[in-house]
Amino acid sequence: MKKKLDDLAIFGGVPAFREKLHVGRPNIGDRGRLLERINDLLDRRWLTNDGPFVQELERRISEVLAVKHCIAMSNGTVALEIAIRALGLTGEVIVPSFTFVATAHALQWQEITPVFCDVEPQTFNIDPNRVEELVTPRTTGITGVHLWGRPCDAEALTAVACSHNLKLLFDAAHVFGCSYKGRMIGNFGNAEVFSFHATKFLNTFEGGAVVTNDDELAEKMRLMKNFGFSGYDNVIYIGTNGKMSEVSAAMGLTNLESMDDFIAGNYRNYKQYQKDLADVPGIDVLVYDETEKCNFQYIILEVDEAVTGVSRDQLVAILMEENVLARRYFYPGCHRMEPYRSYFPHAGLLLAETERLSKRVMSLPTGSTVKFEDISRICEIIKFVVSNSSEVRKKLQQ
Ligand code: T4K
Repeated sequence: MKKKLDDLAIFGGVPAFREKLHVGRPNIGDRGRLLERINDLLDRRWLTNDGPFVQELERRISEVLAVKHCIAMSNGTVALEIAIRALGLTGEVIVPSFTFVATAHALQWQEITPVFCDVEPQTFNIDPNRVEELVTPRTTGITGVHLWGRPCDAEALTAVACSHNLKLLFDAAHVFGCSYKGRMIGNFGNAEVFSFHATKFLNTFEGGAVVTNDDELAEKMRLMKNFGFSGYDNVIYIGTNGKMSEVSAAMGLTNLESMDDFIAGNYRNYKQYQKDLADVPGIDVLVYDETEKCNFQYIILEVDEAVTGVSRDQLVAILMEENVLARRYFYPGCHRMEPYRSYFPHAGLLLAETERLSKRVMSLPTGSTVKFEDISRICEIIKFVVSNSSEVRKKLQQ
């Protein structure tokens, strides 16, 4: 425990953790089961191209989410690109700026203009009222992002999409296993896209999937992810290589079997952070709706500098020195990254909430590698820093 200022690493003290504590440590299920599956696929000598593990993973995901089609892909970004193309999006698509840059890049990559929309202060998700204001004759769709496991207002977005005849796609990278109004995410809009990247709740090393209840769309995406092949030598569509490999699917199947354990561990950590930080003025832990299914994969803090006396950036810098590698997700917002910053230099004027939140929020380590004592120690540091904010601030400004 840090008792005096000199104990803090920024003042020359010993870092609180000898080993670095990362955000985004992968959830890994039963190692034995995974290795068995890897042996199976090696024995079969079937490594990719719609193999048996990929087919099984698609079936299992469809069951878990109660959705008609799951098309597994090589990663979430390619899955977004394929969904966007299969939906026929062109011109402009309305999208939040407060997200990982892949959400915007998947559009721009196909020369579709991402029109950045502000988020709601309560949910940090795209604001349906603001979406309505951004619709132009060139708009063909909306991409909502269920940020950090908290669903968008899918009903309001569906209403806006219907009234303007727009396609509605969800970037569901953070919400595998979560529900909205009792229905599993995966069933909203025209399609929803998951990422199964190593850092995600369900990981396949790298991977992703599009899920949909639309038969025709599903068929199109199946062709697109495999160069447009329909049987041997017969290409009937433009396509790319978006296929998931068998080893990724083996990881996915294994991790799916441990989903309940991952959730239980994440939930314990979430409750612990909430308890330990409850009385720290100016620090709010992002709250999840416990009446819905939730994966509790992210611990997000909002730092109110006017109250804490230290900024989010200063807190992240202090924690880094203590070997707690907290992250500024999602800073500075897509509109402040290239090429968007050059294309739309004044976009921030319409993105007041995004500008505000992207300077205040940060992500802390959680998952199965983070122990109860680690959380207590991280929270102790935060408390200590907030209660000694003026000295800490002075030191950081030297
Ligand atoms: N939409 C949204 C809303 C997304 O958040 C993402 C991805 C996508 C779309 C695109 O899906 P993918 O195409 O990625 O499937 C990371 C991830 O690379 C990215 O997948 C993720 N979002 C984003 C939020 O985070 P970086 O650049 O911050 O990654 P990096 O290398 O700094 O690692 C993040 C943390 O995870 C570090 O603390 C280290 C730790 N880590 C990472 C890996 C890969 C591990 O402990 N083990 C690992 O194997 O983007």
